[in-house]
Amino acid sequence: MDIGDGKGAAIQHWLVRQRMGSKNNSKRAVITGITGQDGSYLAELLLAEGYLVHGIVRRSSRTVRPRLDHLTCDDSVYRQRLFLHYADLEDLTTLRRLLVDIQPHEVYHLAGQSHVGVSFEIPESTCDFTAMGTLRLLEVMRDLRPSPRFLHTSSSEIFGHPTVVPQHEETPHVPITPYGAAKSFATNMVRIYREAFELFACNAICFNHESPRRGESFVTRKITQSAARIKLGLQTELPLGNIDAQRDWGYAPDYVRGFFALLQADAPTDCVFATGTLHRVRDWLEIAFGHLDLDWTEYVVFDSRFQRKADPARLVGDAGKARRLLGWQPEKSFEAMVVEMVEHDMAVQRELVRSLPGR
Ligand code: G4F
Repeated sequence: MDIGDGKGAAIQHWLVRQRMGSKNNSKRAVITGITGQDGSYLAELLLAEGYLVHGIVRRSSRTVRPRLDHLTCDDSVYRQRLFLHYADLEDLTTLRRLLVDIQPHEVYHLAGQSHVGVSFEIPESTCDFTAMGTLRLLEVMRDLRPSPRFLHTSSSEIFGHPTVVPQHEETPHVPITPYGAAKSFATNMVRIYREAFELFACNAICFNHESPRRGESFVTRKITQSAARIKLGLQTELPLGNIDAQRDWGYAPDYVRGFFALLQADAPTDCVFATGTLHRVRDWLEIAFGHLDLDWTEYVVFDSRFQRKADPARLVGDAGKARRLLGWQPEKSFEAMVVEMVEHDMAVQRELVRSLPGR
């Protein structure tokens, strides 16, 4: 069902199908996780490429979708070229019905419980959503005629404690977190379905990727947001876990370009998307606080709540295959990305201050 405005579901459905039919020269894409960082950038990219975009949205009491507001508030886009539908990854019958109705050319499966630390608290739902949710979708793909091209966003967390540095598509999986294990299962299932059922199914094996649309509980956005709030006197300290943790951090819109390119390739395969460079959490602190003329050492405090039970080390990707096969390479530098996020957070927090009562 198209997410409605009070009109009957059947009428909405008919209207959507009419519009889909009237533009049947356009390619149709489905995105699970369209409300997230990557999903919102991917929706923009696909709309710009002329696609009709169908987003799958979890049913919840929250109807605010800030990363999509600019699209859903645009009458020339929303319900014309962008459609949102309620479905949960646990709900196979609804997923199947939607996919049969839409008959997409491409399915981008981005949804999942994406917090690695939280996966220790909710391992069962992490596995159900991230691992089994992917398998359920693959089962629908298997039955669709014609079968759409399918992309699953896998994660560097599958490598856990890697035996090889940097990691590439053939590096053995050694996950050390429930999230990593769930992603490893899903990644293997995509490969197995590709080989056994000849699906055009691909894994985009993504190392960390950030942007101003990153969720606020990830360490990068937590740092840029806190730096802005400290600068404006809204916050006095920043509690963090291990600031010597290292990651290969890239820029989300660069990676989303890679997802699209991967599904346009001649044959299905898996590709690593990464920058190939390691940074520490403390590099984020240096650049973000430094950009605002602040000394981070005056504000950062250690908080054991943010220390992981297990944290992968030396996760750094070799994106050579994506470069050779797709001509893909990251464009934004690490420093430019951090500064963009800090400036975005300064603008957001200034606006918040302006809206406070008495201002
Ligand atoms: O920002 P993070 O929470 O990202 P993490 O765990 O690497 O996971 C992200 O990237 C993966 C690879 O692409 C994705 F699969 C996953 O879905 C997600 O997008 O933590 C980064 C590092 C960790 O080593 C963590 O221990 O930062 C360290 N850290 C230190 N203090 C902290 C904090 N992480 C968080 N979230 N909060 C802290 O206060």
